[in-house]
Amino acid sequence: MPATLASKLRDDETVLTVWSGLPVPIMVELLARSGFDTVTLDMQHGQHDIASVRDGFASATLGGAHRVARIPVGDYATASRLLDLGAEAVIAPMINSAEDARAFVDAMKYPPLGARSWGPHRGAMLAGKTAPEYLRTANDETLAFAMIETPEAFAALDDILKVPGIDAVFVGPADLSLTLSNGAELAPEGEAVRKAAAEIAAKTRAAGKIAGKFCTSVEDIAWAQQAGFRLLNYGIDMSLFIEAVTQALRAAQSACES
Ligand code: 3PY
Ligand code: MG
Repeated sequence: MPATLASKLRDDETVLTVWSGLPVPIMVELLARSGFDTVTLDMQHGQHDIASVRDGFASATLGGAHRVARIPVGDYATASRLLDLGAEAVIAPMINSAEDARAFVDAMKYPPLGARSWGPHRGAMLAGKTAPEYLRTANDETLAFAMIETPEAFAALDDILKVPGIDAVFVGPADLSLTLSNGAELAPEGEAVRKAAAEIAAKTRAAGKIAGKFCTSVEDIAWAQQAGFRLLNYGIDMSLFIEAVTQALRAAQSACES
């Protein structure tokens, strides 16, 4: 049996993920075929809906990548649906309190940890498991990532980490900079975010849980890995695509001029 995303992260491996906002299965497959360990399909700010995540998870699997998705703020019912469709991890934005964390866990975990309802037909199929095998392993192998991206979340971090069923946290540095500065700046690699993020990684690891972070440059990836983060995002499909097309156009233009 190949290693699961959960076992890789619990073994302290660094896992690189790329962000998918375009609801186009072939794009998800291309991202997966690039060699990134994981593709994260974004329903918060990306254009994905349930149908495109359903198809995108099949495409990620075909391309050899793990399946991760982010839900819209507070949409915990969708977290259950994403698991049923095959998510190996779900990222929930704006978890600002232990109460938010408990509502997220309720959707993510079967009893006794939560109140997830039964019906993982596609998820079990993609995981290559029978229904009893899926039930036995799901609570351990499908990861609940709580996003820490506000001063409220930062203040409540100890309580959030204590909620059974929260497996991991994921730092959103754009929102964290926006909220720490009360709307004054977007500085995802600024000093205030770095200071808070370093503390988040340290506390999360001390609690025996997994820390992840959205990274905005290769320097940021190196910094985050040193700080103890293990699920690291780099790149968003639309930006990667426009950069590649712009580079190709420049090369073609300079060939015409020479
Ligand atoms: C943030 O940086 O706020 C994020 O949510 C990353 O997607
Ligand atoms: Mg955010």
